[in-house]
Amino acid sequence: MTLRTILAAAALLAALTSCQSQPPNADVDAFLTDYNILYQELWNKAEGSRWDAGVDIGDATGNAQIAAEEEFAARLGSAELIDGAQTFLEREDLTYMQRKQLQYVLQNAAKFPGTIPETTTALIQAGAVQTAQLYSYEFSVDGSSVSSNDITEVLATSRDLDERLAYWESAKAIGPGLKDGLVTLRDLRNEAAASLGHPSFFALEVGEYGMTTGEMMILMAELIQGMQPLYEQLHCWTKHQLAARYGAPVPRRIPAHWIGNKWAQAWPGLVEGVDLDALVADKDPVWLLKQAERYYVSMGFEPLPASFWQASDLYALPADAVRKKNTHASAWHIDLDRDVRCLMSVAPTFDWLQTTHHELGHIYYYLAYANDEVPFVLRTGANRAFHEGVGTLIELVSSQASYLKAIDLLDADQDIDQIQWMLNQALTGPVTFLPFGCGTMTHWEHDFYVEPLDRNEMNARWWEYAARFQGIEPPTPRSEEWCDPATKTHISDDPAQYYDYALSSVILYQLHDYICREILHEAPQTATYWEKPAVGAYLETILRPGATKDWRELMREATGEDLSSRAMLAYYEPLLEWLKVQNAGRDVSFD
Ligand code: X8Z
Ligand code: ZN
Repeated sequence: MTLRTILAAAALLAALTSCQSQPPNADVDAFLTDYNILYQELWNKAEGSRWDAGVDIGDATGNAQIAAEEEFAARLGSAELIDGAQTFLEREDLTYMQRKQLQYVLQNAAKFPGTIPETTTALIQAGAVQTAQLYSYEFSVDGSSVSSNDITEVLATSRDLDERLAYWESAKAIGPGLKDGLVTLRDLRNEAAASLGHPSFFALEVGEYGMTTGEMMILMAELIQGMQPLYEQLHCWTKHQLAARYGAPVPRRIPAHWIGNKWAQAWPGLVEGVDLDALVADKDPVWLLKQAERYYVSMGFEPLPASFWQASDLYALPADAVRKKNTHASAWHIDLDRDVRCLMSVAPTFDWLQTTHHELGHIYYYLAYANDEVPFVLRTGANRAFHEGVGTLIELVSSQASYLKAIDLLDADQDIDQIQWMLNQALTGPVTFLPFGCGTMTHWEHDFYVEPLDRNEMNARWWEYAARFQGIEPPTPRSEEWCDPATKTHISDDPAQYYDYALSSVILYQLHDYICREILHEAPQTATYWEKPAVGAYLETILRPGATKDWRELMREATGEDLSSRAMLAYYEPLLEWLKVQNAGRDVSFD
């Protein structure tokens, strides 16, 4: 072979190699590489500033948050990025990963479009003011200041209806001051979403599931309908129990202040002999968190990074503290890498024990998808419901009696009435939650953003839905001077997303059913995952890909079935039979 032939062959080889190594749509990859670098930098700044504003509410932190979010909007919602992503999305030969990332580029831009700076600046400012107002509000009863945890405690335990009413009303007193801000936010959110072609802000949020508003509302209706036979039975049993407890006639709908939760989204404290609060009442709040971590570690997950313990803000502030902080539990992924934190006000109650398990589910999801296979913009859940579902799944299995015995919260030889245990799980889990999550919350937010609901109909619509879906009524008539939906933080802070929690319940029972059948070979009603690394390994395969996989495909791969309430309803099947016997001869309807 001559030198000339060798050189020609080498040139040909080089040309071929370079052709092969030049992937199709290399310009899209270059665009996405730059975007991801910028996204992490600006997310880190914005999330860090939101964290600072959440743990120390005040003008300085609020203004820093506004500045960081304005920069995020200006640079990640720029016309150049929007045009680039929209143009690339017209190509038909994109890979799944390219298309998905480009969709997220547009999704991020639509929340804060830099292309309509006046609207976006107003939106960012209104959001910061609303959140600060939510958490700097002083609740009071008879002129004395009370904390959010105090209200929860009284509603969970008091048997004095006058006291219950006073605390329930104190929880609702925050609403009127939030009404104007909420309406302003709604209009700005809708305007921002419309600027990128979305029919409403609600449609933008639902769009993350690859669904239309109509499809989501049909799904909600199906879930409510599936749960209805069990819910009616539980509702009927509960109103008889509570009427006897309070010495009152049995009502058709349950007065909201009778229930042990500010929004009647969970009904704790009803089952005699299952007093879970007593199990942790003498524990240090630190123990609750460490126990939640131990649960994950017992399944084979790593201990939390040391920085989690240094940077998180985990415990309730003393009553006389000058600092004010967000009291609703949340989990944060500050740098989309290893800087993960929780913001909580943990107190020694069973509800907080559950919440610590829930929040660490988010944290372990963050850590799992912070890997080289997942670009920053896809470091999020397969969908938002999956993100909620992980921790809620661990909440479920951490409330199993077998586990509470294993960690000595219950005596090993204590007899457990399995029906009573399940009854408590139904009352504090999906059975009471779905009518609230799919029903009242999602229907109200749908109307609020999609109609959009008139400001003079906001409270009436809320109670109309509470009556229809939950069978709950206000203790006394609530006129439009109140703004009861705004007492739920998600209405201001995590808008048009509450169906996430309802869907997460459905998904978690599917995962649990699969785990019990295929990995543990145990009955779902009693199985737990404590010290079961095989379950941890299975969960890791769901968590690691983040949003790089289509959630429907992931669902099928992980469970062999599509999204369905089959597993959830099957779990509570024995309870339905028991309730029918208890309610024999009673009218269970509440409409
Ligand atoms: O907001 C939460 C979590 C934070 S992601 C504590 N949850 C919903 C609520 O409190 O209304 C969990 C259950 C539903
Ligand atoms: Zn959550």
